[in-house]
Amino acid sequence: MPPLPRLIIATRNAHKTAEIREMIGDRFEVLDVTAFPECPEIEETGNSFLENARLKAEGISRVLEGWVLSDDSGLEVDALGGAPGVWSSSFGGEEGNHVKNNARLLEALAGKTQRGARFHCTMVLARNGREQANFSGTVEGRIIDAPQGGHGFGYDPLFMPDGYGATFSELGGEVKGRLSHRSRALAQAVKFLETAGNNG
Ligand code: ITT
Repeated sequence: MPPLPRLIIATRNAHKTAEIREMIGDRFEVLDVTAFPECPEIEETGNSFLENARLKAEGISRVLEGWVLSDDSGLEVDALGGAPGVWSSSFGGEEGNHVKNNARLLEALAGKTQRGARFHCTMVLARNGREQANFSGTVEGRIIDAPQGGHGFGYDPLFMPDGYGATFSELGGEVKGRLSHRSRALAQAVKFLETAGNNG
């Protein structure tokens, strides 16, 4: 059997890599930048998911050969005018601290009956330092009053997707992998790569 084509994910978030690998690991060898110490730290200075996804994919594909896929994602909460959005990973005051992020979200929504929210994901595919295509996915749902469930990461314990009476953390990877913002963007990216026919 020929080796699987390689797809590098421009992330240091092991949860994102694991979810992407779980979804497409039979079609690509999925690696992330933690496997390549020469990769620079990319500063996310953009004001939109697309700008940040572009910075990450183009920045990493300048130093690594082959296809690079980035994922910039976040939670948009209706009662907060779409916040935390692009700034989801540091909403609680400390980059990547999910406990603080969830606590701040519950505080901001205390007493509010409007609970609608969505996860958004924008992915960029790049090669040789240049964007080749971008894709987006969203999943609608609502924010509950206290964390529930033990799977996933980030805001998963507070997010119930529409049509389900359980959070992403309770539903687990298989259901999240069918419904999520990330899986919806990824399905388009995979289709693009398969059509491009030059995955190596
Ligand atoms: P990279 O930039 O290295 O990819 P990151 O975690 O900093 O990793 P983002 O800048 O895209 O990634 O921020 C995404 C944040 O949005 C993440 O830290 C979570 O707080 C939240 N988030 C995104 N997708 C999520 C998901 O599927 N479930 C729960 N929270 C999610």
